[in-house]
Amino acid sequence: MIRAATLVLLTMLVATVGLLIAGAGAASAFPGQNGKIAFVSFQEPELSGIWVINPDGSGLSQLTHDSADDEGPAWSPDGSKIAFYSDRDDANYEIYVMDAEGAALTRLTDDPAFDVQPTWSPDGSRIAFSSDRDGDEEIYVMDANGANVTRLTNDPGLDNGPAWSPDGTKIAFVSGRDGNAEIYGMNADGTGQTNLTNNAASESDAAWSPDGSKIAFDTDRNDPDPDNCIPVRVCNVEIYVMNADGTAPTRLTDSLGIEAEPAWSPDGSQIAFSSFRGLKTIIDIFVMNADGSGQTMLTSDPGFEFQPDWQPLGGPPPSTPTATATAPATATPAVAGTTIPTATAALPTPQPMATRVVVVAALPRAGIGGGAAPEGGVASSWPIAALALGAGAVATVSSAALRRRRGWW
Ligand SMILES: [Ca+2]
Ligand SMILES: [Ca+2]
Ligand SMILES: [Ca+2]
Ligand SMILES: [Ca+2]
Repeated sequence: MIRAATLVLLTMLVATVGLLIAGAGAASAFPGQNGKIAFVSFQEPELSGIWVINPDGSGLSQLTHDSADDEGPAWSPDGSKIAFYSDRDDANYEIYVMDAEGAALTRLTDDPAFDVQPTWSPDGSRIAFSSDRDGDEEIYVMDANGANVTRLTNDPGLDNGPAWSPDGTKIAFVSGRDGNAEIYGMNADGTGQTNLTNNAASESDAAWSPDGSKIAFDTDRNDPDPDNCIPVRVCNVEIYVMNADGTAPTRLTDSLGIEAEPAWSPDGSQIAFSSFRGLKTIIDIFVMNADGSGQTMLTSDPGFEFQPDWQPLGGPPPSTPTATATAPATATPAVAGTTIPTATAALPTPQPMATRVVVVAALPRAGIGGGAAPEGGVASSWPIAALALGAGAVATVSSAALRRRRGWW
């Protein structure tokens, strides 16, 4: 028998993985020196929220302490603020901004729809985000104080996960308009929408390199049977990088498990990401060199850590970044692939969770577009299964509201 609290926990953990692999978005890297990595930790309520950590594993600090669901941290281009979304004031998520220490919280949206996934313009004057306020998910832009909301996309397919280019002229996003999730690009005024990927698999989580020349993303295209990995195993998700025009996609990770949510370092030498791999049963933040080498686990604790975003500091780096960057100097060396390194930092150990959970499947991906997916709808079932070790229970989540909330496909 599963206690109600366990079911809630399962639902939230499953939702976390759903988010991890589809549509966190908002990873825009702005050039500068490498500051802290912000991320979301999901664990005991008092420890859940937005945290920061230095890339060498020091300086771990919890920024938000609300019992609500705070997600999608996005550093402002000058590194002084973090935009994020939260259900702390209502159940439909709003976008907020706070300073780098977690103070000076300001709410930017107030709409009965889901308002999520903020991404800053490089001059800091505007924030793009995704919302279903007009019936299905679209990309919007507003002033950085929440005024002058303007819709940029208008397509019956799902459109979410915006990422503003470092030069300000483009916004990458995820769209299901052609039948499955692809990375799209458009001009910052919404014109010129075009797909940058064209693959039957799901592509998500576009992230610009700080020089604007490349876009990293995640995809399940290497899974041998991505339509049927649910609910029997973990779908294989990998991080790729391509030129900003969609050419030359190159695979950066290669492990049985999920590597997702890439976020570039401001000096362009590294990429932070979240991973659920090998024998690990939880999600942690990792860092790798921009060519995929030197994968190092940065967080290690009983919770789930995901949605990294790297703080830019002090403008462009003093010298031209090179391709020979190394992993964080004080981090424990790691072997790329499935070997799990010793943690370089540990969050405070919370009380043991009621149930140790392994999520064995994720990635709803079928039925997008083509008129099959009811927009803003309630009919589609996107089963996500979770196996709760100990309780021996399998929970299935098919809530359309949850799917929409998380940007699932
Ligand atoms: Ca809202
Ligand atoms: Ca749409
Ligand atoms: Ca695709
Ligand atoms: Ca993988």
